[in-house]
Amino acid sequence: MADLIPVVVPPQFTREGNTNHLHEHKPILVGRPYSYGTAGFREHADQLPFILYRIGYLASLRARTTGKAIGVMITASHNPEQDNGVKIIDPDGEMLAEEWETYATELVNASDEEFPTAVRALETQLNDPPLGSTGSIVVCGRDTRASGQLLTQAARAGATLFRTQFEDRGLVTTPQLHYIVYVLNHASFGPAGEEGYYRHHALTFKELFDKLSKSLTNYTPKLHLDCANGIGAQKMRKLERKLPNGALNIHFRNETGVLNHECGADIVKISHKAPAGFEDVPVNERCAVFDGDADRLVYFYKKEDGQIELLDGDKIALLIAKFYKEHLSSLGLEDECTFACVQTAYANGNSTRYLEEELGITPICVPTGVKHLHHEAAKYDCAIYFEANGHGTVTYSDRFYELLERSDSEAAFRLRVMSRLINKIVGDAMADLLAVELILRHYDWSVQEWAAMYEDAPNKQIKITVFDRAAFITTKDEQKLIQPGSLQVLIDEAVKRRGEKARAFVRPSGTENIVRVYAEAASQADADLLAAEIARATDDYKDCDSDS
Ligand code: NG1
Ligand code: ZN
Repeated sequence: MADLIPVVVPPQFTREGNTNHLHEHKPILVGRPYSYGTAGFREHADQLPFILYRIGYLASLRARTTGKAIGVMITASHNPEQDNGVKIIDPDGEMLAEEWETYATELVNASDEEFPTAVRALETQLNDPPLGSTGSIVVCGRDTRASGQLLTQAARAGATLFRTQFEDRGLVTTPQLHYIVYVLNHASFGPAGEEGYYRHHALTFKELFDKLSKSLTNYTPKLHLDCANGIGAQKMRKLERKLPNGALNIHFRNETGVLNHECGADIVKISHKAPAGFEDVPVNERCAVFDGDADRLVYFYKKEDGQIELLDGDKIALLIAKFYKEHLSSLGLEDECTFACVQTAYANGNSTRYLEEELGITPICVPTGVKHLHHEAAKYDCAIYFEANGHGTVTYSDRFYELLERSDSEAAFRLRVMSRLINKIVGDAMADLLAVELILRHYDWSVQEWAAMYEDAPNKQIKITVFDRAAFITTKDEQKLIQPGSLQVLIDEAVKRRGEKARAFVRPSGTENIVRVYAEAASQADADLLAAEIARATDDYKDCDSDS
């Protein structure tokens, strides 16, 4: 049996306070257990140093167990600047395997007294993975939040507890860290590191761009980009410099202000309003929006009536699906190649209808959270997955690529290059933006023509802060509440009153201590009223406790 591994024991405290990497005892202000949600741990940044210390350790254990590079991304995405978060990236650039999410939750909720025992138990359960095995390394990255630096130190302290190699990649977008980890473990995929990321995307973009017609009537390269005052600003500028001259004319906005403040993909999607800083943008011009860590992308344009026309993740998915579907048909690969489009309950009802009726693609609905979409997509030779909020990508199998390589037609060439351009590892705002721009160029479409693919069913989303989100339990498809059952009865009645086209559901967030109300109806006024009515009903349940 392997020797017991020595554990550096921090000073002893209970869960009322836990010790961080600086050996400081900090009170825990959160009255509920921490949980590794759909995007890892997210809290006020002050709460996070001891969590990062422990997650740094867990990432090193994962690296030792797999003998591979593992990522630690420090970000709270679209949430406010004062929050932060952490998630672990697995060797294939995917979200952490589910059983490891449980280990993460157990380790983080252990008191200081329990922590060394929890560590030993885990090491034993995993057969004491070797220290310093070749290939095992923890690679850490962070977004622009001020707290990121201290949290990186905490992750380093935890990761190096047992001498695992730790590399700080500094400021990167979330998808860039996924790419970096993937390439470290799959050297043949593409050029390594952040510079490699730019090279890969710029060269692939150019390959397709060079083949597309330059005499265009409706498409224009001018684009206004809301960077959410986040990491996407500096990184997209770097990528843009490497693109062919004249391919894109990006007007960068919201580059250095307060992160996600009145801007960014989440706010634009939920409020249906232009971000701050877009007051002088003329009507009808194409605008794109990143979120704080540049893994979400939505588009919009301002209309004459002062409203915006939003082109969200569903519209992006359908644009890409149309492109893929038409190419597969023209290559005669429709039967040979399994193809799907994966959505969640938040997908607009009209996007689902368009997929089915106009594109002839059977939509697949999975629970919210990237890992669910990604896992479903991976079952097909080629699949497009997108959340309505703008997170998504295209995945494809080796077989798909081989099928395309058999043909030297223009269509096969375009699909091959497009598939390499889109970041198959994870939803990536920068890569998605390049893909959308090339597809619009291919069709010679204005943003209005793209928007006209289908009209969104009027919809409304509301967030409600609750005491314990675990008190709200839904069916697997997340469209009905099992608990509190009496709230579901109220929702059903409210939906019925708004007519045939109405649809609504309430679901607990996996990233914040809130529940989300989503409603669709025949008119915007009806959708607003339906959401408000359900929000009021939900509010009466906000103090529910999962134990009661
Ligand atoms: P939660 O908070 O579980 O709804 C949100 C998004 C998810 C996903 C995660 C990860 C919505 C309705 N939910 O999850 O789709 O993107 O954040 O960031 O947009
Ligand atoms: Zn994000």
